[in-house]
Amino acid sequence: MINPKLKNTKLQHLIEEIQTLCNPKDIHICDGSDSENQLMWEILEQSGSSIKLNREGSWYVRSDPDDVARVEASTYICSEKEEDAGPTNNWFAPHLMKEKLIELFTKAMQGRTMYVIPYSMGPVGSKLTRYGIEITDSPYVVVNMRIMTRMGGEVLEAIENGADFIPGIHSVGQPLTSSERDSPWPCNKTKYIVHFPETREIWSFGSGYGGNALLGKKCFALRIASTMARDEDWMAEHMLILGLENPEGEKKYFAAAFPSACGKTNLAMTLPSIPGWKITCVGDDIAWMQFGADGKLYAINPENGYFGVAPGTSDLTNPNAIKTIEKNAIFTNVALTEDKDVWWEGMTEKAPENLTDWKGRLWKFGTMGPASHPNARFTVSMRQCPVFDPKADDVQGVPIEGIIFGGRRSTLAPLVVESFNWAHGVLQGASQSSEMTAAAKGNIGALRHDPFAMLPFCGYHMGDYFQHWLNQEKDNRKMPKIFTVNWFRKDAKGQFLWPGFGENARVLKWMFERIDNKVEATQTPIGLLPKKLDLTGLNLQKNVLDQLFKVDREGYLKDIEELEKYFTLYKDKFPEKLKTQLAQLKSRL
Ligand code: OXD
Ligand code: MN
Repeated sequence: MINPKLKNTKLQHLIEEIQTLCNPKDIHICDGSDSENQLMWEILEQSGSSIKLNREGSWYVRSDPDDVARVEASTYICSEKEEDAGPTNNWFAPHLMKEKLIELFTKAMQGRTMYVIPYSMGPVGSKLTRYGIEITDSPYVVVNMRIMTRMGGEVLEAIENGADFIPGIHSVGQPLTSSERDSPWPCNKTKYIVHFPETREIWSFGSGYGGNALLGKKCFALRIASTMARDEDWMAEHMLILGLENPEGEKKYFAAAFPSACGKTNLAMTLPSIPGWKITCVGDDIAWMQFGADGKLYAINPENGYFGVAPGTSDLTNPNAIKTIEKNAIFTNVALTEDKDVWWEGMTEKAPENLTDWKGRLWKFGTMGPASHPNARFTVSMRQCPVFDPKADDVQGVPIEGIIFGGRRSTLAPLVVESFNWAHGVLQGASQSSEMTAAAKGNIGALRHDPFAMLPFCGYHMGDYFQHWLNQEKDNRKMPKIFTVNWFRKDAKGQFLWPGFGENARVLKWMFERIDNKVEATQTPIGLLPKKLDLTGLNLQKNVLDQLFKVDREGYLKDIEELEKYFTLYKDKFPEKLKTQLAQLKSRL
Protein backbone atom coordinates (compact mmCIF):
# COMPACT_ATOMS: atom_id res chain seq x y z
CA MET A 1 0.00 0.00 0.00
CA ILE A 2 1.25 3.49 -0.73
CA ASN A 3 2.58 5.31 2.23
CA PRO A 4 1.96 8.06 3.26
CA LYS A 5 -1.63 8.08 2.09
CA LEU A 6 -2.58 10.43 -0.69
CA LYS A 7 -4.71 13.48 0.08
CA ASN A 8 -7.00 12.76 -2.88
CA THR A 9 -9.24 9.98 -1.58
CA LYS A 10 -10.58 9.12 -5.04
CA LEU A 11 -7.02 8.42 -6.15
CA GLN A 12 -6.11 6.61 -2.95
CA HIS A 13 -9.16 4.33 -3.31
CA LEU A 14 -8.48 3.72 -6.99
CA ILE A 15 -4.91 2.63 -6.33
CA GLU A 16 -5.99 0.37 -3.45
CA GLU A 17 -8.77 -1.17 -5.50
CA ILE A 18 -6.57 -1.93 -8.49
CA GLN A 19 -3.75 -3.19 -6.31
CA THR A 20 -6.12 -5.61 -4.58
CA LEU A 21 -7.58 -6.75 -7.90
CA CYS A 22 -4.38 -7.05 -9.95
CA ASN A 23 -1.95 -8.16 -7.25
CA PRO A 24 1.21 -6.44 -8.57
CA LYS A 25 4.57 -7.04 -6.89
CA ASP A 26 4.92 -3.32 -6.14
CA ILE A 27 3.62 0.16 -6.90
CA HIS A 28 5.47 3.04 -8.49
CA ILE A 29 3.92 6.50 -8.63
CA CYS A 30 5.45 8.27 -11.62
CA ASP A 31 7.00 11.69 -11.23
CA GLY A 32 8.07 12.12 -14.85
CA SER A 33 11.71 12.76 -13.91
CA ASP A 34 14.74 11.99 -16.06
CA SER A 35 16.00 9.45 -13.53
CA GLU A 36 12.67 7.64 -13.57
CA ASN A 37 12.74 7.59 -17.37
CA GLN A 38 16.24 6.13 -17.28
CA LEU A 39 15.11 3.45 -14.86
CA MET A 40 12.22 2.49 -17.18
CA TRP A 41 14.63 2.08 -20.10
CA GLU A 42 16.97 -0.03 -17.96
CA ILE A 43 14.04 -2.32 -17.13
CA LEU A 44 12.97 -2.49 -20.77
CA GLU A 45 16.50 -3.19 -21.97
CA GLN A 46 17.04 -5.93 -19.39
CA SER A 47 13.86 -7.74 -20.41
CA GLY A 48 14.97 -7.65 -24.05
CA SER A 49 12.20 -5.23 -25.03
CA SER A 50 14.37 -2.42 -26.26
CA ILE A 51 17.69 -1.62 -27.89
CA LYS A 52 19.57 1.63 -27.35
CA LEU A 53 20.01 3.30 -30.72
CA ASN A 54 22.97 5.05 -32.14
CA ARG A 55 20.87 8.20 -32.20
CA GLU A 56 20.90 10.60 -29.27
CA GLY A 57 18.52 9.58 -26.49
CA SER A 58 16.61 7.21 -28.77
CA TRP A 59 15.35 3.66 -28.39
CA TYR A 60 14.21 0.83 -30.59
CA VAL A 61 11.29 -1.44 -29.68
CA ARG A 62 9.67 -4.39 -31.45
CA SER A 63 6.16 -5.42 -30.56
CA ASP A 64 4.66 -8.87 -30.70
CA PRO A 65 3.70 -9.46 -34.38
CA ASP A 66 0.08 -9.86 -33.27
CA ASP A 67 -0.04 -6.58 -31.38
CA VAL A 68 0.61 -3.91 -34.00
CA ALA A 69 -2.45 -1.67 -34.33
CA ARG A 70 -5.64 -0.47 -32.70
CA VAL A 71 -8.16 -3.27 -32.30
CA GLU A 72 -11.48 -1.73 -33.21
CA ALA A 73 -13.38 -5.04 -33.08
CA SER A 74 -12.39 -5.38 -29.40
CA THR A 75 -13.15 -1.76 -28.50
CA TYR A 76 -16.33 -1.16 -26.50
CA ILE A 77 -18.51 1.72 -25.42
CA CYS A 78 -20.41 0.54 -22.34
CA SER A 79 -23.12 3.12 -21.85
CA GLU A 80 -26.13 2.23 -19.72
CA LYS A 81 -28.36 2.25 -22.79
CA GLU A 82 -27.25 0.51 -25.97
CA GLU A 83 -28.81 3.28 -28.02
CA ASP A 84 -26.39 5.82 -26.53
CA ALA A 85 -23.40 3.97 -27.99
CA GLY A 86 -25.09 4.02 -31.38
CA PRO A 87 -24.65 1.76 -34.38
CA THR A 88 -20.97 2.54 -35.00
CA ASN A 89 -19.69 1.29 -31.63
CA ASN A 90 -19.51 -2.15 -30.05
CA TRP A 91 -21.73 -2.06 -26.98
CA PHE A 92 -21.85 -4.21 -23.90
CA ALA A 93 -23.97 -3.76 -20.75
CA PRO A 94 -21.76 -2.00 -18.16
CA HIS A 95 -22.42 -4.40 -15.27
CA LEU A 96 -21.70 -7.44 -17.45
CA MET A 97 -18.58 -5.85 -18.85
CA LYS A 98 -17.42 -5.02 -15.32
CA GLU A 99 -17.80 -8.70 -14.41
CA LYS A 100 -15.75 -9.64 -17.46
CA LEU A 101 -13.09 -7.07 -16.60
CA ILE A 102 -12.86 -8.19 -12.99
CA GLU A 103 -12.26 -11.71 -14.27
CA LEU A 104 -9.59 -10.56 -16.74
CA PHE A 105 -7.80 -8.20 -14.36
CA THR A 106 -7.75 -10.55 -11.38
CA LYS A 107 -4.05 -11.09 -10.59
CA ALA A 108 -3.26 -9.72 -14.07
CA MET A 109 -0.27 -7.74 -12.79
CA GLN A 110 1.25 -10.53 -10.74
CA GLY A 111 5.04 -10.36 -10.77
CA ARG A 112 4.97 -6.90 -12.32
CA THR A 113 5.21 -3.36 -11.03
CA MET A 114 2.03 -1.31 -11.11
CA TYR A 115 2.82 2.18 -12.40
CA VAL A 116 0.54 5.07 -11.55
CA ILE A 117 0.84 7.81 -14.17
CA PRO A 118 -0.61 11.24 -13.41
CA TYR A 119 -0.98 13.13 -16.68
CA SER A 120 -2.55 16.21 -18.13
CA MET A 121 -4.29 16.45 -21.47
CA GLY A 122 -3.59 20.06 -22.40
CA PRO A 123 -1.46 22.81 -20.88
CA VAL A 124 -1.81 22.76 -17.08
CA GLY A 125 -4.09 25.66 -16.15
CA SER A 126 -6.17 25.87 -19.34
CA LYS A 127 -9.95 25.87 -19.03
CA LEU A 128 -10.01 23.16 -21.69
CA THR A 129 -7.42 20.93 -19.99
CA ARG A 130 -8.42 17.71 -18.22
CA TYR A 131 -6.37 15.33 -16.06
CA GLY A 132 -6.01 11.59 -16.16
CA ILE A 133 -4.51 8.79 -14.11
CA GLU A 134 -3.32 5.76 -16.03
CA ILE A 135 -2.52 2.68 -13.99
CA THR A 136 -0.45 0.27 -16.06
CA ASP A 137 1.92 -2.66 -15.72
CA SER A 138 3.91 -1.64 -18.79
CA PRO A 139 7.12 0.42 -18.52
CA TYR A 140 6.85 0.93 -22.31
CA VAL A 141 3.57 2.75 -21.66
CA VAL A 142 5.28 4.88 -19.00
CA VAL A 143 8.06 6.06 -21.36
CA ASN A 144 5.55 6.78 -24.13
CA MET A 145 3.09 8.61 -21.87
CA ARG A 146 5.96 10.79 -20.65
CA ILE A 147 6.36 12.02 -24.23
CA MET A 148 2.75 12.00 -25.37
CA THR A 149 1.29 13.83 -22.36
CA ARG A 150 2.35 16.33 -19.76
CA MET A 151 3.06 13.76 -17.09
CA GLY A 152 4.32 13.73 -13.55
CA GLY A 153 4.67 15.70 -10.35
CA GLU A 154 2.90 18.90 -11.33
CA VAL A 155 -0.23 17.00 -12.34
CA LEU A 156 -0.16 14.82 -9.23
CA GLU A 157 0.05 17.99 -7.17
CA ALA A 158 -2.99 19.44 -8.94
CA ILE A 159 -4.90 16.20 -8.33
CA GLU A 160 -3.76 16.15 -4.71
CA ASN A 161 -5.11 19.68 -4.43
CA GLY A 162 -8.54 18.49 -5.49
CA ALA A 163 -8.56 18.46 -9.31
CA ASP A 164 -10.67 15.70 -10.83
CA PHE A 165 -9.21 13.07 -13.14
CA ILE A 166 -10.29 10.34 -15.55
CA PRO A 167 -9.09 6.91 -14.41
CA GLY A 168 -7.68 4.45 -16.95
CA ILE A 169 -6.62 0.94 -15.99
CA HIS A 170 -4.29 -0.90 -18.32
CA SER A 171 -2.68 -4.30 -18.20
CA VAL A 172 -0.75 -6.15 -20.87
CA GLY A 173 -2.52 -9.22 -19.48
CA GLN A 174 0.51 -11.43 -19.00
CA PRO A 175 1.17 -12.05 -15.31
CA LEU A 176 4.61 -13.36 -14.38
CA THR A 177 5.39 -16.18 -12.00
CA SER A 178 8.73 -15.89 -10.24
CA SER A 179 10.38 -18.63 -12.31
CA GLU A 180 9.26 -17.26 -15.65
CA ARG A 181 11.38 -15.11 -17.93
CA ASP A 182 9.46 -12.09 -19.20
CA SER A 183 8.71 -11.82 -22.91
CA PRO A 184 10.19 -8.86 -24.77
CA TRP A 185 6.65 -7.68 -25.57
CA PRO A 186 4.19 -9.10 -23.08
CA CYS A 187 0.57 -9.08 -24.24
CA ASN A 188 -2.45 -11.34 -24.41
CA LYS A 189 -4.38 -12.81 -27.34
CA THR A 190 -7.55 -11.64 -25.61
CA LYS A 191 -7.91 -7.89 -25.93
CA TYR A 192 -10.53 -5.56 -24.50
CA ILE A 193 -10.44 -1.77 -24.85
CA VAL A 194 -13.38 -0.59 -22.80
CA HIS A 195 -14.95 2.79 -22.11
CA PHE A 196 -17.66 3.65 -19.62
CA PRO A 197 -18.86 7.06 -20.80
CA GLU A 198 -21.25 7.70 -17.91
CA THR A 199 -18.81 6.93 -15.11
CA ARG A 200 -15.95 8.20 -17.31
CA GLU A 201 -13.62 5.25 -16.90
CA ILE A 202 -11.29 3.38 -19.23
CA TRP A 203 -10.16 -0.24 -18.90
CA SER A 204 -7.74 -1.75 -21.39
CA PHE A 205 -6.52 -5.34 -21.36
CA GLY A 206 -4.18 -7.42 -23.48
CA SER A 207 -2.42 -4.95 -25.79
CA GLY A 208 0.65 -2.79 -25.27
CA TYR A 209 0.41 -0.92 -28.57
CA GLY A 210 -0.42 2.71 -29.34
CA GLY A 211 -3.98 3.83 -28.91
CA ASN A 212 -4.88 0.54 -27.18
CA ALA A 213 -2.45 1.22 -24.34
CA LEU A 214 -1.56 4.93 -24.24
CA LEU A 215 -4.91 5.72 -22.71
CA GLY A 216 -4.61 9.51 -22.88
CA LYS A 217 -4.85 9.43 -26.65
CA LYS A 218 -7.83 7.77 -28.33
CA CYS A 219 -9.53 6.40 -25.20
CA PHE A 220 -9.54 9.59 -23.15
CA ALA A 221 -8.91 12.49 -25.54
CA LEU A 222 -11.46 11.23 -28.08
CA ARG A 223 -13.88 8.57 -26.85
CA ILE A 224 -14.41 9.76 -23.27
CA ALA A 225 -13.72 13.43 -24.07
CA SER A 226 -16.29 13.45 -26.89
CA THR A 227 -18.97 12.54 -24.35
CA MET A 228 -17.69 15.18 -21.94
CA ALA A 229 -17.68 17.70 -24.79
CA ARG A 230 -21.28 16.85 -25.69
CA ASP A 231 -22.37 17.38 -22.06
CA GLU A 232 -20.31 20.54 -21.53
CA ASP A 233 -20.72 22.18 -24.96
CA TRP A 234 -17.27 21.84 -26.42
CA MET A 235 -15.72 19.64 -29.10
CA ALA A 236 -13.20 16.79 -28.92
CA GLU A 237 -12.03 16.04 -32.44
CA HIS A 238 -9.65 13.82 -34.38
CA MET A 239 -7.97 16.87 -35.87
CA LEU A 240 -4.54 18.36 -36.36
CA ILE A 241 -4.08 22.05 -35.63
CA LEU A 242 -1.76 24.18 -37.74
CA GLY A 243 -0.88 27.85 -38.02
CA LEU A 244 -0.51 29.36 -41.49
CA GLU A 245 1.32 32.64 -41.93
CA ASN A 246 1.38 34.67 -45.14
CA PRO A 247 4.39 36.68 -46.36
CA GLU A 248 2.90 39.80 -44.69
CA GLY A 249 3.08 38.05 -41.31
CA GLU A 250 -0.68 37.54 -40.87
CA LYS A 251 -1.54 34.23 -39.28
CA LYS A 252 -4.60 31.98 -39.21
CA TYR A 253 -5.14 28.65 -37.51
CA PHE A 254 -6.81 25.64 -39.11
CA ALA A 255 -8.07 22.37 -37.65
CA ALA A 256 -8.20 19.38 -39.98
CA ALA A 257 -9.80 15.95 -39.64
CA PHE A 258 -8.37 13.03 -41.61
CA PRO A 259 -8.75 9.33 -40.87
CA SER A 260 -5.81 7.51 -39.28
CA ALA A 261 -2.63 7.36 -41.38
CA CYS A 262 -3.89 9.78 -44.06
CA GLY A 263 -1.12 12.33 -43.61
CA LYS A 264 -2.20 14.44 -40.62
CA THR A 265 1.33 14.53 -39.22
CA ASN A 266 2.69 15.53 -42.64
CA LEU A 267 0.13 18.29 -43.14
CA ALA A 268 0.52 19.60 -39.59
CA MET A 269 4.19 20.41 -40.18
CA THR A 270 4.27 21.01 -43.93
CA LEU A 271 7.21 22.90 -45.33
CA PRO A 272 5.35 25.09 -47.86
CA SER A 273 6.60 25.08 -51.43
CA ILE A 274 5.37 28.65 -51.95
CA PRO A 275 7.79 31.42 -51.03
CA GLY A 276 7.10 33.47 -47.94
CA TRP A 277 4.41 31.19 -46.46
CA LYS A 278 5.02 29.43 -43.15
CA ILE A 279 3.27 26.58 -41.37
CA THR A 280 3.60 25.98 -37.65
CA CYS A 281 2.37 22.94 -35.78
CA VAL A 282 0.12 23.05 -32.71
CA GLY A 283 -0.86 19.39 -32.92
CA ASP A 284 -0.99 16.47 -35.31
CA ASP A 285 -3.86 14.30 -34.10
CA ILE A 286 -6.35 15.70 -31.62
CA ALA A 287 -8.04 19.07 -31.04
CA TRP A 288 -10.19 20.13 -28.11
CA MET A 289 -12.16 23.22 -29.06
CA GLN A 290 -14.67 25.58 -27.53
CA PHE A 291 -16.22 28.88 -28.55
CA GLY A 292 -15.03 31.75 -26.39
CA ALA A 293 -16.97 34.72 -25.04
CA ASP A 294 -15.76 36.70 -28.07
CA GLY A 295 -17.58 34.25 -30.36
CA LYS A 296 -14.37 32.74 -31.77
CA LEU A 297 -13.56 29.04 -31.73
CA TYR A 298 -10.46 28.27 -29.63
CA ALA A 299 -8.47 25.04 -29.80
CA ILE A 300 -5.84 23.31 -27.73
CA ASN A 301 -3.86 20.22 -28.57
CA PRO A 302 -4.37 18.00 -25.53
CA GLU A 303 -1.26 15.98 -26.40
CA ASN A 304 2.40 16.75 -25.86
CA GLY A 305 4.00 14.61 -28.55
CA TYR A 306 3.55 12.82 -31.83
CA PHE A 307 2.85 9.13 -32.25
CA GLY A 308 3.45 9.30 -35.98
CA VAL A 309 3.39 6.67 -38.71
CA ALA A 310 7.05 6.14 -39.69
CA PRO A 311 6.85 4.47 -43.14
CA GLY A 312 6.69 7.08 -45.87
CA THR A 313 8.27 9.77 -43.69
CA SER A 314 11.34 11.20 -45.41
CA ASP A 315 13.29 14.36 -46.08
CA LEU A 316 11.12 14.81 -49.15
CA THR A 317 7.69 14.09 -47.65
CA ASN A 318 8.16 15.61 -44.20
CA PRO A 319 11.57 17.20 -43.54
CA ASN A 320 10.30 18.73 -40.29
CA ALA A 321 9.34 15.31 -38.91
CA ILE A 322 12.78 13.97 -39.84
CA LYS A 323 14.38 16.82 -37.85
CA THR A 324 11.95 16.27 -34.96
CA ILE A 325 13.01 12.64 -34.55
CA GLU A 326 16.75 13.29 -34.71
CA LYS A 327 16.96 12.65 -30.96
CA ASN A 328 15.01 11.50 -27.88
CA ALA A 329 12.61 9.38 -29.91
CA ILE A 330 11.12 5.92 -29.51
CA PHE A 331 10.83 3.84 -32.67
CA THR A 332 8.45 0.91 -32.61
CA ASN A 333 8.29 -1.78 -35.32
CA VAL A 334 10.61 -0.07 -37.80
CA ALA A 335 13.68 -1.82 -39.26
CA LEU A 336 17.08 -1.74 -37.52
CA THR A 337 20.28 -0.97 -39.40
CA GLU A 338 23.65 -2.58 -38.87
CA ASP A 339 24.97 0.50 -37.04
CA LYS A 340 21.93 0.57 -34.72
CA ASP A 341 19.88 3.20 -36.40
CA VAL A 342 16.42 3.02 -37.95
CA TRP A 343 15.06 2.60 -41.45
CA TRP A 344 11.62 2.24 -42.97
CA GLU A 345 10.06 2.00 -46.40
CA GLY A 346 10.06 5.41 -48.04
CA MET A 347 12.89 6.85 -45.92
CA THR A 348 15.39 6.41 -48.75
CA GLU A 349 14.92 5.01 -52.22
CA LYS A 350 17.10 2.00 -51.52
CA ALA A 351 17.19 0.02 -48.29
CA PRO A 352 20.56 -0.15 -46.52
CA GLU A 353 22.43 -3.46 -46.51
CA ASN A 354 22.03 -5.89 -43.60
CA LEU A 355 18.78 -4.67 -42.16
CA THR A 356 16.99 -6.49 -39.40
CA ASP A 357 13.25 -6.25 -39.94
CA TRP A 358 10.50 -5.42 -37.47
CA LYS A 359 10.18 -9.12 -36.67
CA GLY A 360 13.89 -9.40 -35.80
CA ARG A 361 14.91 -11.31 -38.94
CA LEU A 362 17.81 -10.51 -41.23
CA TRP A 363 15.88 -8.87 -44.06
CA LYS A 364 16.15 -9.31 -47.80
CA PHE A 365 14.10 -7.27 -50.23
CA GLY A 366 11.42 -9.23 -52.08
CA THR A 367 9.92 -12.21 -50.32
CA MET A 368 9.82 -11.15 -46.70
CA GLY A 369 7.31 -8.29 -46.88
CA PRO A 370 8.23 -4.80 -45.76
CA ALA A 371 11.18 -4.34 -43.38
CA SER A 372 9.12 -2.08 -41.15
CA HIS A 373 5.49 -2.72 -40.27
CA PRO A 374 3.13 -0.35 -42.17
CA ASN A 375 1.86 0.94 -38.80
CA ALA A 376 5.36 1.34 -37.34
CA ARG A 377 5.55 4.50 -35.24
CA PHE A 378 7.84 7.11 -33.78
CA THR A 379 7.04 8.69 -30.43
CA VAL A 380 8.61 12.09 -29.95
CA SER A 381 8.04 15.32 -28.05
CA MET A 382 6.26 18.01 -30.06
CA ARG A 383 8.73 20.50 -28.56
CA GLN A 384 11.47 19.15 -30.82
CA CYS A 385 9.56 20.06 -33.97
CA PRO A 386 11.41 22.86 -35.80
CA VAL A 387 8.05 24.48 -36.59
CA PHE A 388 6.51 23.98 -33.12
CA ASP A 389 3.95 26.74 -32.73
CA PRO A 390 4.77 28.98 -29.77
CA LYS A 391 1.07 29.12 -28.89
CA ALA A 392 0.80 25.35 -28.45
CA ASP A 393 1.23 25.90 -24.71
CA ASP A 394 -1.12 28.88 -24.54
CA VAL A 395 -3.85 28.24 -21.98
CA GLN A 396 -6.30 30.24 -24.14
CA GLY A 397 -5.76 27.97 -27.13
CA VAL A 398 -5.52 29.26 -30.70
CA PRO A 399 -8.39 30.80 -32.69
CA ILE A 400 -9.58 28.47 -35.45
CA GLU A 401 -10.74 30.19 -38.65
CA GLY A 402 -10.90 27.21 -40.98
CA ILE A 403 -11.91 23.59 -40.57
CA ILE A 404 -10.77 20.99 -43.09
CA PHE A 405 -12.12 17.51 -43.75
CA GLY A 406 -10.20 15.03 -45.86
CA GLY A 407 -9.86 11.41 -46.71
CA ARG A 408 -8.07 9.06 -49.01
CA ARG A 409 -10.26 8.84 -52.12
CA SER A 410 -8.81 7.78 -55.46
CA THR A 411 -11.91 8.94 -57.31
CA LEU A 412 -14.68 11.52 -57.20
CA ALA A 413 -13.63 14.02 -54.52
CA PRO A 414 -11.95 17.17 -55.97
CA LEU A 415 -8.74 18.66 -54.58
CA VAL A 416 -10.63 21.25 -52.53
CA VAL A 417 -14.22 22.35 -52.00
CA GLU A 418 -15.52 25.09 -49.73
CA SER A 419 -18.87 24.48 -48.07
CA PHE A 420 -21.70 26.97 -48.63
CA ASN A 421 -22.38 27.32 -44.92
CA TRP A 422 -21.91 25.58 -41.55
CA ALA A 423 -24.70 23.00 -42.01
CA HIS A 424 -23.41 22.12 -45.47
CA GLY A 425 -19.95 21.71 -43.93
CA VAL A 426 -21.38 19.42 -41.27
CA LEU A 427 -22.87 17.32 -44.06
CA GLN A 428 -19.40 17.20 -45.65
CA GLY A 429 -17.94 15.96 -42.38
CA ALA A 430 -20.70 13.40 -41.93
CA SER A 431 -20.14 12.17 -45.51
CA GLN A 432 -16.39 11.62 -45.13
CA SER A 433 -15.18 8.25 -46.32
CA SER A 434 -11.69 6.95 -46.83
CA GLU A 435 -9.71 3.96 -47.99
CA MET A 436 -8.59 1.99 -44.93
CA THR A 437 -4.97 2.10 -43.75
CA ALA A 438 -2.84 -0.07 -41.47
CA ALA A 439 -3.57 2.05 -38.37
CA ALA A 440 -6.32 -0.37 -37.44
CA LYS A 441 -6.67 -4.10 -37.99
CA GLY A 442 -8.86 -4.55 -41.06
CA ASN A 443 -9.22 -4.73 -44.80
CA ILE A 444 -6.58 -2.23 -46.06
CA GLY A 445 -7.69 -0.19 -49.08
CA ALA A 446 -11.43 -0.84 -48.68
CA LEU A 447 -13.51 2.33 -48.77
CA ARG A 448 -15.28 2.90 -45.48
CA HIS A 449 -17.46 5.67 -44.15
CA ASP A 450 -15.56 7.58 -41.54
CA PRO A 451 -17.68 10.57 -40.50
CA PHE A 452 -15.50 13.43 -39.22
CA ALA A 453 -12.65 10.84 -39.14
CA MET A 454 -14.28 9.85 -35.84
CA LEU A 455 -15.73 6.45 -36.72
CA PRO A 456 -13.52 4.53 -34.28
CA PHE A 457 -13.34 7.39 -31.77
CA CYS A 458 -16.80 8.83 -31.12
CA GLY A 459 -17.85 7.77 -27.63
CA TYR A 460 -21.59 8.10 -28.21
CA HIS A 461 -24.29 7.85 -30.87
CA MET A 462 -22.88 9.28 -34.10
CA GLY A 463 -26.30 10.77 -34.97
CA ASP A 464 -26.22 12.79 -31.73
CA TYR A 465 -22.65 13.77 -32.57
CA PHE A 466 -23.80 15.20 -35.94
CA GLN A 467 -26.46 17.16 -34.06
CA HIS A 468 -23.83 18.40 -31.60
CA TRP A 469 -21.87 19.79 -34.55
CA LEU A 470 -24.99 21.49 -35.94
CA ASN A 471 -25.75 22.93 -32.50
CA GLN A 472 -22.41 24.72 -32.46
CA GLU A 473 -23.79 27.30 -34.88
CA LYS A 474 -25.17 30.26 -32.95
CA ASP A 475 -25.84 33.87 -33.94
CA ASN A 476 -23.16 35.32 -31.70
CA ARG A 477 -20.47 32.94 -32.93
CA LYS A 478 -17.98 33.50 -35.74
CA MET A 479 -18.30 30.16 -37.47
CA PRO A 480 -15.08 28.98 -39.17
CA LYS A 481 -15.30 28.28 -42.89
CA ILE A 482 -15.39 24.58 -43.69
CA PHE A 483 -13.40 22.98 -46.53
CA THR A 484 -13.05 19.44 -47.83
CA VAL A 485 -9.81 18.28 -49.46
CA ASN A 486 -8.60 15.17 -51.23
CA TRP A 487 -4.88 14.87 -51.91
CA PHE A 488 -5.27 11.32 -53.19
CA ARG A 489 -7.29 11.51 -56.44
CA LYS A 490 -5.82 9.28 -59.14
CA ASP A 491 -5.91 9.30 -62.94
CA ALA A 492 -7.11 6.43 -65.12
CA LYS A 493 -3.66 4.82 -64.86
CA GLY A 494 -3.75 4.88 -61.08
CA GLN A 495 -1.21 7.71 -60.70
CA PHE A 496 -1.77 10.41 -58.10
CA LEU A 497 -2.87 13.63 -59.82
CA TRP A 498 -1.68 16.01 -57.11
CA PRO A 499 1.95 16.07 -55.90
CA GLY A 500 0.85 16.67 -52.29
CA PHE A 501 3.16 17.37 -49.32
CA GLY A 502 4.73 20.88 -49.58
CA GLU A 503 2.46 21.68 -52.50
CA ASN A 504 -0.60 21.30 -50.26
CA ALA A 505 0.30 24.77 -48.97
CA ARG A 506 -1.11 26.15 -52.24
CA VAL A 507 -4.52 24.81 -51.25
CA LEU A 508 -4.14 26.17 -47.72
CA LYS A 509 -3.21 29.56 -49.19
CA TRP A 510 -6.46 29.57 -51.18
CA MET A 511 -8.42 28.81 -47.99
CA PHE A 512 -6.58 31.54 -46.08
CA GLU A 513 -7.47 34.09 -48.75
CA ARG A 514 -11.06 32.83 -49.01
CA ILE A 515 -11.48 33.50 -45.29
CA ASP A 516 -10.35 37.07 -45.97
CA ASN A 517 -12.54 37.26 -49.08
CA LYS A 518 -9.48 38.01 -51.19
CA VAL A 519 -9.88 35.31 -53.84
CA GLU A 520 -12.84 34.17 -55.85
CA ALA A 521 -14.61 30.84 -55.99
CA THR A 522 -16.76 29.14 -58.57
CA GLN A 523 -20.14 27.93 -57.48
CA THR A 524 -20.76 24.25 -58.29
CA PRO A 525 -23.49 21.89 -57.07
CA ILE A 526 -21.15 20.37 -54.46
CA GLY A 527 -19.73 23.64 -53.13
CA LEU A 528 -17.30 26.42 -53.98
CA LEU A 529 -14.20 25.55 -56.00
CA PRO A 530 -11.17 27.77 -56.61
CA LYS A 531 -11.44 30.06 -59.61
CA LYS A 532 -7.69 30.08 -59.61
CA LEU A 533 -5.16 28.32 -57.42
CA ASP A 534 -1.62 29.72 -57.07
CA LEU A 535 0.32 27.21 -59.16
CA THR A 536 3.37 29.39 -59.83
CA GLY A 537 6.42 27.22 -60.29
CA LEU A 538 4.43 23.99 -60.38
CA ASN A 539 4.44 22.30 -63.72
CA LEU A 540 0.93 20.88 -63.76
CA GLN A 541 -0.71 20.04 -67.09
CA LYS A 542 -4.07 21.67 -67.77
CA ASN A 543 -5.75 18.27 -68.17
CA VAL A 544 -4.43 17.18 -64.76
CA LEU A 545 -5.92 20.28 -63.21
CA ASP A 546 -9.22 19.60 -64.95
CA GLN A 547 -9.27 16.09 -63.54
CA LEU A 548 -8.41 17.35 -60.04
CA PHE A 549 -11.35 19.72 -60.07
CA LYS A 550 -13.79 17.68 -62.12
CA VAL A 551 -17.26 17.54 -60.57
CA ASP A 552 -18.57 14.21 -61.76
CA ARG A 553 -22.34 14.72 -61.42
CA GLU A 554 -23.23 11.13 -62.26
CA GLY A 555 -20.64 9.85 -59.83
CA TYR A 556 -21.91 12.18 -57.09
CA LEU A 557 -25.52 11.10 -57.63
CA LYS A 558 -24.44 7.48 -57.17
CA ASP A 559 -22.40 8.47 -54.11
CA ILE A 560 -25.42 10.23 -52.62
CA GLU A 561 -27.63 7.23 -53.21
CA GLU A 562 -25.13 5.15 -51.28
CA LEU A 563 -24.81 7.85 -48.60
CA GLU A 564 -28.58 7.96 -48.12
CA LYS A 565 -28.51 4.24 -47.49
CA TYR A 566 -25.59 4.64 -45.10
CA PHE A 567 -27.30 7.40 -43.12
CA THR A 568 -30.36 5.17 -42.49
CA LEU A 569 -28.02 3.44 -40.04
CA TYR A 570 -28.61 6.37 -37.68
CA LYS A 571 -32.41 6.03 -37.94
CA ASP A 572 -34.28 8.92 -36.31
CA LYS A 573 -31.07 10.30 -34.81
CA PHE A 574 -29.97 11.46 -38.24
CA PRO A 575 -30.61 15.21 -37.99
CA GLU A 576 -33.42 16.76 -40.08
CA LYS A 577 -31.11 19.61 -41.00
CA LEU A 578 -28.68 17.19 -42.64
CA LYS A 579 -31.54 15.51 -44.51
CA THR A 580 -32.44 18.92 -45.91
CA GLN A 581 -28.81 19.57 -46.84
CA LEU A 582 -28.61 16.23 -48.62
CA ALA A 583 -31.87 16.87 -50.50
CA GLN A 584 -30.60 20.29 -51.56
CA LEU A 585 -27.32 18.82 -52.74
CA LYS A 586 -29.20 16.24 -54.77
CA SER A 587 -31.41 18.83 -56.41
CA ARG A 588 -28.39 20.99 -57.27
CA LEU A 589 -26.86 18.01 -59.07
C1 OXD B 1 -3.48 7.36 -34.49
C2 OXD B 1 -4.63 6.77 -35.18
O1 OXD B 1 -2.62 6.61 -33.99
O2 OXD B 1 -5.52 7.53 -35.58
O3 OXD B 1 -3.43 8.59 -34.40
O4 OXD B 1 -4.69 5.54 -35.34
MN1 MN C 1 -5.21 9.56 -35.09
